[in-house]
Amino acid sequence: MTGAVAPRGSRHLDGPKKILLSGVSSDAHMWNLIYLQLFIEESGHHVRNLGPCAPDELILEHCVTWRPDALVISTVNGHGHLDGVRLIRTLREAGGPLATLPVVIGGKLGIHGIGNSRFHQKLLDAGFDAVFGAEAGIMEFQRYLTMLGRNGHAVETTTVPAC
Ligand code: B12
Repeated sequence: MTGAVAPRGSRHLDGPKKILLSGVSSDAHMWNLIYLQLFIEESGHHVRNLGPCAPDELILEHCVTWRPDALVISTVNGHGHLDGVRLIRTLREAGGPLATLPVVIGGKLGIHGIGNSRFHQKLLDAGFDAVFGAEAGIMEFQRYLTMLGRNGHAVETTTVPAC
């Protein structure tokens, strides 16, 4: 994980969280989403999985109507750094609760293998709270979930060399 900050804006301090999980509009891969859904549910949280190829508008709509505690974006087709920047800008510009909703993105973010970590800062600058590249361990993500809603407890940044 690169450049993570303390999760913000969550309504519940402890207990199960509502996690909205989604692919991005260009990405047809689904087993990444199934894996993450099971992992998050087994971590004790509620998941709404929008599936692959979700348009930005659909994701925004579910953020507004379901009011998740966090949005988790998964992408593996290599275009995630482009889809992700567009999505998070749209979401942050919508304002209101979406301006502070914890939103993370992870997976295979580009098509450059060892060079994908250069996209992490771009995604963070665009508005994501944390970026989990291919080199990030799933336990780092679980740690982020655990810290959700406990503002003031920073998630330590772990800089892992790109693999
Ligand atoms: C199956 C598959 C397909 C199937 C998908 C079927 C389906 N309905 O899911 C089909 C044939 C449709 C397909 C199409 C394409 N694919 Co494909 N596909 C694969 C393949 C073989 C397996 C993916 C899979 O199911 N993995 C199992 C899941 C559980 O693992 P995962 O996806 O890696 O997810 C893990 C991590 O990435 C991580 N993770 C993912 N998201 C997140 C999010 C967070 C927050 C966190 C913490 C972690 C995390 O956690 C998951 C569990 O460990 C991979 C190669 C591979 N071996 O990975 C290529 C692969 C993903 N595909 C690839 C490509 C390029 C394509 C195409 C562009 C090919 C083409 N030219 O048409 C298209 C894109 C279509 C589109 N619009 O998206 C590339 C992506 C390259 C990159 N990013 O560097 C890969 C890596 C193959 C390769 N080596 O080149 N693909």
